[in-house]
This record gives sequence, C-alpha cells and structure tokens, in this order.
Amino acid sequence: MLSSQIEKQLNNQIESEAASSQYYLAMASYAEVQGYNGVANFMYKHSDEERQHMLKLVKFVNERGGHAIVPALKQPPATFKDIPTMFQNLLDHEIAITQKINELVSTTLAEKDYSTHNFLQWYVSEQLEEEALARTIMDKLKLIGNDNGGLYMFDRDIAGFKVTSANDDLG
Ligand code: OFO
Repeated sequence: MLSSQIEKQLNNQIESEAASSQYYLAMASYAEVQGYNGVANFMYKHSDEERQHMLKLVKFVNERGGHAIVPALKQPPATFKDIPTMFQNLLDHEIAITQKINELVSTTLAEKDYSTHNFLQWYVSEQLEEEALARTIMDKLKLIGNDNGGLYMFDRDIAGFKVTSANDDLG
C-alpha cells in the first residue's frame, strides 16, 4: 500500500510526465512547420516516450492500491525562438524533471518504501540518459552556431540519435 504522501508525489510525477509529453509535442509541431522534419520526428518520438513514462506510473500507482489521477495540463508554448533555443529548453526541462525524480526517491527512502524506491530506479537511469543526450545535442548545436547549412545537416543527422535507451529494457 502506498502512503498518502508517496501517492501524492507519484501523482505529481504523472502530471510532470504528461506535461513533458505535451511540451515536446509542441516542439515537434513547431519544428515541423519550420521545415525541420528530422527535428520534428525526434520530438514526436520524445513526446511518445514521455507518455509511456506517464503510463508506467499510472499502472504502478493503481497496482499498489492507490488511485492514479489523470491531470489537466497547461497549454505549452506554440513557438520557440529558434531550434537551438528549443533544445536548450528541452535540456532545462529534463534537468527540472530529474530534480523531481530525486525528490521522490528521497521521500521513498525517508518512508522506507523500498518497492517504490526500486521502481523509481528505472526513472533515475532514464533521466541520466535523457540529460546526456540533450547535452550532446547542445554541444553539436553550439558548434553549428547560426549557420543555416549546419542546421540543415543537423536536421538530417538527428534521425540517427536515439531518443532513449533505458526504455529498451522495459518489460
Ligand atoms: Fe520522462 O523522461 Fe524526460 O522528462
């Protein structure tokens, strides 16, 4: 059985994962209308991944005797300054999500809820990988700077970047 505090924090995390999915969907749509189809595909996939993260939490909360609440979401931005800024937003967002996961992990330790602690380890590795990928992308974008030809190549090459790999271990 989940404690009410852990259930509440897990429900907050459900909201964060759903909001991430919406946010990246907004990025996908923006990139698509700007003509960056490679970036758009990457963001569509990333948005789907976040929905999977949300679903995994929904199922866990309900299986443990809690009640997963489907959240209302704020509208994400419709436009972004440019493609590099959009990826910086993604990295900042992932860093904030990692912080939330860490807080959740710390509550499970304080409450000695070892099964939720164990469940959350998947999210800990996932966040590590997502942050690392976003940092790699930002390094590339910094090299490219404002060069349109470089961005064109980046849009083509991003198809080769893996959105996540922790998900591959998902049963
Ligand atoms: Fe759910 O991993 Fe990103 O936010």
